[in-house]
Amino acid sequence: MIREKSHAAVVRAKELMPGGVNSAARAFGAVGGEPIVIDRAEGAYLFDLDGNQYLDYIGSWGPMILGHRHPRVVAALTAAIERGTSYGAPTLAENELAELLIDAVASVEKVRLVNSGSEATMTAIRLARGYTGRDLIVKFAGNYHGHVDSLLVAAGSAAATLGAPDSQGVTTGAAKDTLIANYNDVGSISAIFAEHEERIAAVIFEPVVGNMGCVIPQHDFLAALRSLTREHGALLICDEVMTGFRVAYGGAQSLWPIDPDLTTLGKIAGGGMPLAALGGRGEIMDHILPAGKVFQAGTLSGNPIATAAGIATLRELQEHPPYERLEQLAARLAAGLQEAATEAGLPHTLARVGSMMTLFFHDQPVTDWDVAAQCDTQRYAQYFWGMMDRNVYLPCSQYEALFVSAAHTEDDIDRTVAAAKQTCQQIAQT
Ligand code: KE4
Repeated sequence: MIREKSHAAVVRAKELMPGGVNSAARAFGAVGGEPIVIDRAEGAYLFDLDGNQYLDYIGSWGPMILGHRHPRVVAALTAAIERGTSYGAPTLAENELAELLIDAVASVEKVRLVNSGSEATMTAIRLARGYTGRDLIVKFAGNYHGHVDSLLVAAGSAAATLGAPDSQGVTTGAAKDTLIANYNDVGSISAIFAEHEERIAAVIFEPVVGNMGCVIPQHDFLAALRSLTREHGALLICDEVMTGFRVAYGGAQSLWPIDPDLTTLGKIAGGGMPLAALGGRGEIMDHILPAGKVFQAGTLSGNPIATAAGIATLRELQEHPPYERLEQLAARLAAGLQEAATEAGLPHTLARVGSMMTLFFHDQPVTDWDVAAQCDTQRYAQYFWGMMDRNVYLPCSQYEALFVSAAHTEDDIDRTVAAAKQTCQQIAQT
């Protein structure tokens, strides 16, 4: 496949930006080779600078649940731009998006709009510490909550992909109050509370992990998180930046009894524009400045263009819920990907919740980071490029989830499965 223009662009990009990218997750570090430089997108497809067309299963790492350039979102953005791009002052659109978020997530009574998931989780941590007057935060190995110093400890996603789960530059001081537990391991979280009791401000977790690949929570684990935090007066922060509006309109917490104190949202909530949110119980959220004394601010927070995309996306999801269709398409894809690997004799497991899933090159179900770390990431790299060369764009890491959009068709799924069968046979012969 000709990718000369992409290559030239990447060479120049590396002279201009560290690694030639503006997010480490896009660097293809774990799969080798170079990123593909995208020219445009439409529906379920990406088109690179050389005119190659790819079936897109990244969807901008989650936001594009409706597919690219959905007419309703494009129209809303066009109309918003006619009125200006940023005022740095309140707008009615912020009220409208706030109402949509509050109506969607049962545990959320108030929200603060921000520009990225990292900002949302950073604010959540600060709020939890301000509200409780405590310092310690608990997170889980392999969970990724954005590039927040205190959360870049044993992190997933690009941090795990590129072997930097504990980033340089994160000082001992920044990380000393972060405790690491094992996902799906009630004993590990119980032991932390037994040792630290009332010094813990909050536990933050992914209700379906996307950032060590897709890992499904066991229900006793979810129940333990809520009972332990409640028993010890710590807040429970449910990071739904990826799962919000993805696994269900109301997020993972609408599928299972989680009842968090705070929730972070992003990705789909912004319809592909830079927008995220922190939400939760009103009496907690009212500790955020200017209502309370926990500082938070942002030049472009609640920006009219970003809110227009978010409102259009959520209204479309409300009025034409794609979740049944996504379930059918994703189930068809999952069955086909598993069949392809099985027929080729490649040890694998697959985890899926709704339209997010991961095919792991490991013969055991992946339940936590210790198991995820045993995956055959070299085989995943072969799989990634085999699919890429067959015009299927998958996540560039074993430790990410793929996403099906409402723009994908049964034919797209079947073509993806056919590409997977060829790719797996090709891998099995190496
Ligand atoms: P952002 O700051 O990237 O908007 O959101 C951080 C974040 C927070 N919480 C969860 C559960 C997340 O998945 C993320 C970001 N996800 C990664 C992909 N796994 C974003 C991709 C990237 O970093 O480029």
